[in-house]
Amino acid sequence: MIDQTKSIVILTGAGISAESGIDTFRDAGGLWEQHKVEDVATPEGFARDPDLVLGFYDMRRAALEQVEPNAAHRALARLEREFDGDLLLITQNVDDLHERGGSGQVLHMHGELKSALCLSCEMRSPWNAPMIDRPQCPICQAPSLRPDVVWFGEMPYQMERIYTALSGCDLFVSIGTSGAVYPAAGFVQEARASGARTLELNLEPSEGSHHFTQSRHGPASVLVPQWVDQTLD
Ligand code: BJW
Repeated sequence: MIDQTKSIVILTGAGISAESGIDTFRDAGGLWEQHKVEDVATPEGFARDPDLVLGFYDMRRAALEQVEPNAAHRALARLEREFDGDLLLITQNVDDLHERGGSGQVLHMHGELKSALCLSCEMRSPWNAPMIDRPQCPICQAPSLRPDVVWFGEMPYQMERIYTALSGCDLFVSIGTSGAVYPAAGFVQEARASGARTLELNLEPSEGSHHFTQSRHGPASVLVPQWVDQTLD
């Protein structure tokens, strides 16, 4: 496979971190069963009840200390090291497990738990502490920090770079995502329109499974290392 493959774009979602112990959003028992999405993942919810939202993200940021990357994160890091071509790893996840698994270049299109966005100066800063007590922005000192994550109705990060990569890739691989949230759910069609092969690796067929030229179903910790081995062979 790798002989003709010069450029790979990979999209990951919550399913790749599930076996590390991080809840997905839409599976049974997932985050959206425990919390109302419109309360904790929209700008309107934040304006209505900032304490609820800051507490929700403080809890998830603190939980990162209890989890470790799994074999799927590590396999993608190996691919980055050993693949002799262009690789763009895009994640919808706000956790840091790709980085801790060894990936050096990760595009977090929905932001990061360990980053703060200042509503006053609009700058982003590395952040690994609670926000509930309204700490000061490290840049402008205003007590106006919010989680640096992308909520519904907001523009995901680096879309221009993503669409450029999708239009030039020859393989698009989607891992552990339900295909329920746009624009990420539309990446497979963008890549296909440019002639790329497309592969889904997911526990079960996603909502957009029929758009992929190939699908493999099972746990990411098994499927991803297998696929990386085959790709680098
Ligand atoms: C396993 C596994 C294992 C489990 N192994 N697999 C109608 C049409 C089109 C768009 C819209 C529309 N109406 C509204 C919109 C826009 C809206 C949207 O998509 N809404 C949908 C509800 C329809 N989108 C937006 O508002 C976005 N912004 C936007 O569109 O801006 C305008 C724009 C225009 C043009 C170009 C570009 C932009 C913003 C979306 C922001 C999403 N934010 C969240 C929260 C982030 C912060 C946080 O983490 O709290 O992002 S919501 C949540 O969903 C989070 C995730 O990144 C995202 C996707 O979830 P994911 O990762 O797919 O998780 P799950 O739980 O859904 O699925 C897990 C999968 O893993 C499952 O399939 C399992 O089977 C599998 N799995 N264990 C392998 N071991």
